[in-house]
Amino acid sequence: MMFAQIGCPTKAETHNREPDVSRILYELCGAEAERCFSPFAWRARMALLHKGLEFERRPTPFTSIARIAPEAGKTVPILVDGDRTICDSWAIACHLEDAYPDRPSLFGGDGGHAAAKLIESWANAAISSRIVQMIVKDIHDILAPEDQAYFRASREPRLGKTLEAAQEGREDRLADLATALLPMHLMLKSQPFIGGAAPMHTDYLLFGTLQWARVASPFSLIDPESPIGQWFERCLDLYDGHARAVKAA
Ligand SMILES: N[C@@H](CCC(=O)N[C@@H](CS)C(=O)NCC(=O)O)C(=O)O
Repeated sequence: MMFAQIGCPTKAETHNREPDVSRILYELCGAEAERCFSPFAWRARMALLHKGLEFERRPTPFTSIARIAPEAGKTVPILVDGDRTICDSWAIACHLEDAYPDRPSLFGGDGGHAAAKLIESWANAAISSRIVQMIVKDIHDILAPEDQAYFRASREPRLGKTLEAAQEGREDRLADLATALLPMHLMLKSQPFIGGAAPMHTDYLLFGTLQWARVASPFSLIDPESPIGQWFERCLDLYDGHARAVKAA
């Protein structure tokens, strides 16, 4: 089995439990442990699958993240790989590439690594920033009550408005999202993946962002018949349909 998944850690568990496998990926979950939706955790999970590495998943609610490994960081994903604890999805991908050079490459060399940084910046600054305003109340609604209170209190000041107000009128913003995705749409005329004939970490960067929306929100952002919709379906099929197996909202 490629990965194992167990329930959200309690305080005692995060401190005392011995790992069952040498790699543990801490992810963000909603009220249901299966509903792991963090775009960054999806990037890390796809990178582990790409490398063909076994790992155990630990779905973690927002209000338990600080207990995972406070010395490493306060966000998920966090990967524990043997004696290394790595916080940050980009750092995790870089670690996997360096630590497992004989496994399929995530970046395809220095040039690919450098270009992937552009894709990460684009996915975060141009795509995630738009999508969050379209799904933020839906994210709130899939969280457990304690997390809901934390999420509202931390996100509304950042947004400068209520979660409800942020999401209002989202249908009118779909054309703007499509414009931001245009570089991807044009690229797909000549190749099936950002990585070329096969996916690479560049694909997982945008995939994580769109999988975040798929798992957290019933609002349809992309036409499944469009070139980007078809690419997304191809990504859902990877690794025996691993990402597709996670329930859509
Ligand atoms: N740059 C980080 C960002 C990670 C991040 O922001 N994760 C969010 C979940 S999507 C988080 O853990 N937030 C904790 C919080 O808001 O308290 C990465 O790429 O891993």
